[in-house]
Amino acid sequence: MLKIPTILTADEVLDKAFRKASKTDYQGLTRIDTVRETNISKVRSASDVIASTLGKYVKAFPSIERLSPFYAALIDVTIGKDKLKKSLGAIDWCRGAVARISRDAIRSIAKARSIDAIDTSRRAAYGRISSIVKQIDKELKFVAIARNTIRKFPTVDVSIPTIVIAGAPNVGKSQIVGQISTGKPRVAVYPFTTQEISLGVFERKYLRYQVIDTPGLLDRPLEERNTMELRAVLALKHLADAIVFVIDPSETCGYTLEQQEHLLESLRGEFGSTPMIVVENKADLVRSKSDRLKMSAVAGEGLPELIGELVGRLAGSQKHQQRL
Ligand SMILES: Nc1nc2c(ncn2[C@@H]2O[C@H](COP(=O)(O)OP(=O)(O)OP(=O)(O)O)[C@@H](O)[C@H]2O)c(=O)[nH]1
Ligand SMILES: [Mg+2]
Repeated sequence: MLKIPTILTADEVLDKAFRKASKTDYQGLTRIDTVRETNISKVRSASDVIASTLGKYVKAFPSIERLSPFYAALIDVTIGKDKLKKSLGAIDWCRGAVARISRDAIRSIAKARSIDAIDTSRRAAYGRISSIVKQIDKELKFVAIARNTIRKFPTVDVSIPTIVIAGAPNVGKSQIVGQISTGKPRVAVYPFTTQEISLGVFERKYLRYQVIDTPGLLDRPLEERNTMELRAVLALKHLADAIVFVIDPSETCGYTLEQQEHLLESLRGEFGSTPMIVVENKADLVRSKSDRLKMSAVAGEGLPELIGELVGRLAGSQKHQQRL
């Protein structure tokens, strides 16, 4: 979703900077001039490499405030937005501090009256730069982990109406996503479940809709979840414009109807304001007397009705209106 460069450790940043600096070579008119200019170049080049490397990291990270609420919530759950902010702040501070050390060192090298004094200034600057960069090693390592987590986020288009498919395990959610979508659903991962999710897209009347599976996320009552899981689930609130809750009245999924109804109630409580359509799948096996929409994902039965219902509900939904 976001392009963030590989984050180096403190030692790697320093290595890169000093390696580049060691390649500078300058020819002056006198020996002291040559030494002076070469050392100024070295300090400048090392500091430039560090400033641009660290600056790139700070800029590459999305400012949480600018992210869509879904991604902001994901970052907070998986990484911690305060810790991320603090780490990036420390990296930015280091960038500024290195630039100041280098400016001071260049000034004293420019004024130095002997080759020894030049060498001493340059070495002192290198020492201070090293110790300052090493101070942010922990932050760099944390940000590297954050980057790898963010890279694994599912890429969902937060600007198109989104339908989240929920329900107990094995009720046919993935099957429904596959049936609803034109084309093969894309496979992605959530950072907080080991299962792959599928993401499908369909079109109606020149509008695109996105359908998202939720394996391992919305399959257990909320009261059974720990805080982290709960927040992960709640991130979906920002994403879902409508929820399709799938019930398997045949109970071949391994969950009783009672368990499934309980799960439904638990989600209703939490996602109260999000339109929810309850469907009974596997109608080819069992057809209850309820007035819920009946369908069979394997037989393709009830799909046009479901899509019609969704499109109707979403057209009336406020979120959707705002987006048009
Ligand atoms: N008879 C019948 N079987 C179905 C129907 N829909 C899905 N199944 C079967 O139910 C099983 C589970 O389907 P999935 O689509 O994987 O269910 P799921 O809800 O995505 O399951 P998890 O990802 O494990 O939560 C599969 O063996 C499907 O073939 C249906 O309409 N009728
Ligand atoms: Mg599934």
